[in-house]
Amino acid sequence: MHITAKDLAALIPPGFTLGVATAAFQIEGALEEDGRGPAGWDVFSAKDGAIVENHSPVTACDHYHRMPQDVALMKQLGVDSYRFSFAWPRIQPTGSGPANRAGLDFYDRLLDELLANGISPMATIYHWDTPLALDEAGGWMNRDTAYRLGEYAAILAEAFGDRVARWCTINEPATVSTNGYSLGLHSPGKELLLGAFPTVHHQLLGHGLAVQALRAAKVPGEIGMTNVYSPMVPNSINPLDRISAGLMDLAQNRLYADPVLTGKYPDLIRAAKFFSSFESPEEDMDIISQPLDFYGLNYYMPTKVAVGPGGGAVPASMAEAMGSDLSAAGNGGTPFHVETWPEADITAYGWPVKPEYMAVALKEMGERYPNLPPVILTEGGASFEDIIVRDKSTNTKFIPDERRLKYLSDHLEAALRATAPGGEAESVDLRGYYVWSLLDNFEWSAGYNQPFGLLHVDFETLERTPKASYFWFQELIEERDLAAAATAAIAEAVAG
Ligand code: GBH
Repeated sequence: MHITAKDLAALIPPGFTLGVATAAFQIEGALEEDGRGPAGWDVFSAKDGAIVENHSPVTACDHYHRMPQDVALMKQLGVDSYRFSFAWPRIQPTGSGPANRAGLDFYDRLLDELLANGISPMATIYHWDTPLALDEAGGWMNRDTAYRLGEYAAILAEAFGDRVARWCTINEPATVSTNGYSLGLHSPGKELLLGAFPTVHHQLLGHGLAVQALRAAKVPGEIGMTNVYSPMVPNSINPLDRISAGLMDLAQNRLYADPVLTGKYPDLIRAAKFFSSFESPEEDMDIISQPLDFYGLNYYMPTKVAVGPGGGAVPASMAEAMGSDLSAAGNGGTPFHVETWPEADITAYGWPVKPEYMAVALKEMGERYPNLPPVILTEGGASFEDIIVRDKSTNTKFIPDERRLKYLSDHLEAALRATAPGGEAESVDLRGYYVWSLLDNFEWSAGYNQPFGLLHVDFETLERTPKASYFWFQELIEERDLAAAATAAIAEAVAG
């Protein structure tokens, strides 16, 4: 079971944002309309076998044509805020040069619609849909892409600075570098392994240049960025497993968070000369580590790590710095191996459901980064196969997604308790939680097979149907508002 909506609402501090999140490429469709240029993802997803069952993003949720209806569904849900992303190829069809007016118009309408409905806009500048022309010039391997992102951010600041309440420069650079450039699972499909390091640095530099552009334009909104964070859990007490988990933590978490929050790449990464072929200019670090108004965190799950078949692939200097000799573990292959969680509740993706690690993630962030700005959980959610129950007599549909509902309730509860006074992550100033996602959508290389939505989408008819989790979130927000109104009434009575 999970906590009641009323009891959960009582844990929510004043001013805490409850929202829903999406990303342009996953919901909009209309890839060739109003002057949008091609994205690298358009080409990648058209390749045979790149996406599960060759699902196509061409229509997605057709949000581009159904935006007012989707905002109405958010209004009915009652959320404080909506996190969406601008599609770079709509704004700059080739990734540079002047803005495409018709592309700006769509987001003008979206922002106006949100504000008219009392929903505060949080905008992500870059959520993976790099314009194809930039990918053809090397994408994030090319330092120039960082400057293009800065220029694009300046266009957005000028066009929308008056209405965006929160700016999120980039979303999950770790996933772009790992899946897009190291493993080839995402666009642009490169398999550079450790050779992908320049894409880490260039994305972080792009983030910094975007912050500079927003600050220069004096936008009134708050500015931050989003990293995914997965606590790395050793598979056993075997020191080799522990070191492998430490390596994963460096490669997936700290590589992206340390530069932004401390102005330095982790010492161990530098000591090991992992990326010796690439020199990042010292001056870049000041740009990357500019102060932020908030730090966005996407938490989905922990990762269980064992030493890989090639523990010996760990550079000796790094093993030594971590207090062990990995050369005994063998040669070749990868130094780490991601284990499954057989005993655990898992999502349709196979991701473990471990709300207790939400608290661990927040605690680790608070301990590692003494100057951590206020934190916003910019994404969290789960994919489960949904069952549609039809009531013939009333001709209505019902989707009892109890597992998604419980996932969301348990994770929000864990985050609120951990960051409350006396909680294990009490030093973290947590300001909000955005559910991933408003709608079932195009889940990148998993196509339409991993539904995360509070709203079910029928990808034949494009009809939206609220799931039980939608009604739960609605009830939670209502309970929170009732409690706040009661508190205000008491305060007034006492004062009067
Ligand atoms: C987010 O990515 C995206 O922002 C969003 O677009 C997407 O739809 C949503 O989540 C749901 O997937 O530690 O090596 O095992 C999250 C992607 C996938 C990133 C799993 C971390 C684990 C890598 N996450 N990945 S590893």
